[in-house]
Amino acid sequence: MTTKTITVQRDVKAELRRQAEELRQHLGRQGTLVINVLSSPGAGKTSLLQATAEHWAGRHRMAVLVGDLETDRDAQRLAPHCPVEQLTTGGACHLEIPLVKQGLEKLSTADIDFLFIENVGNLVCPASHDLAEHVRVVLLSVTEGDDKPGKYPKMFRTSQALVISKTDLLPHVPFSVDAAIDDAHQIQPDLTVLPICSLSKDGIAQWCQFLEGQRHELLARTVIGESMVTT
Ligand SMILES: Nc1nc2c(ncn2[C@@H]2O[C@H](COP(=O)(O)OP(=O)(O)OP(=O)(O)O)[C@@H](O)[C@H]2O)c(=O)[nH]1
Ligand SMILES: [Mg+2]
Repeated sequence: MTTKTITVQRDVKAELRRQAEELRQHLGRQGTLVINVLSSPGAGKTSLLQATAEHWAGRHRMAVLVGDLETDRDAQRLAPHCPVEQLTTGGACHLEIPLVKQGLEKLSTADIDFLFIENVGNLVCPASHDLAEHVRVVLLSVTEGDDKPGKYPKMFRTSQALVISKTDLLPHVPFSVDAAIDDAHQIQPDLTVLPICSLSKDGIAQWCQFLEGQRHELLARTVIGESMVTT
């Protein structure tokens, strides 16, 4: 067997982290709060963003970068509500900062208060990639089981908020909200928990209030763009 030694001249991951930090500071300075929305496939990310846009209509300006392996179906759903750009990964299971930057070249954010990045549905890989967000949010739908935080700890450890989605289905599934919250808090005691139902709009006002508070803090911070993400 022959061996080949490759000398790595650049730390690629460090360069991506630098780019993310630079973009976070830039968007923070212009007053745009960036929210990275993560979950397993189908937990309700796009539905939550549709409900959020409806709740804020005429009050706050939001835009969405939406990631998927293929198709622009989510972008089509969001387009009637707000500016949106689909990021198609062509098979990759998560978004990375270069694709986010490409999307931002097509999406003007100068007057945007809230920029959401809907990540590819996946409870593992997206946790390791900083997308310049100020706030990271993980959704857990009640049909997935209340044991998931402990099984996928990095996603919950690196998030600031846990959205428990599809609460209208609670009477039909063996999901304990208290058990899920306890499990998540074992991993990340500071997680803010927000139960929601995008269909009935239950909890949407509280979710929007949480984000408004986060943006208020961003605007008030003296060192704007300070990283809140620990990947
Ligand atoms: N019962 C119920 N169904 C919901 C709720 N929110 C979303 N759904 C349904 O769940 C399915 C998936 O919702 P999406 O919003 O597409 O989920 P997603 O996380 O964006 O999915 P991907 O982008 O494919 O990962 C759809 O059929 C929605 O109608 C809810 O609050 N209650
Ligand atoms: Mg979606």
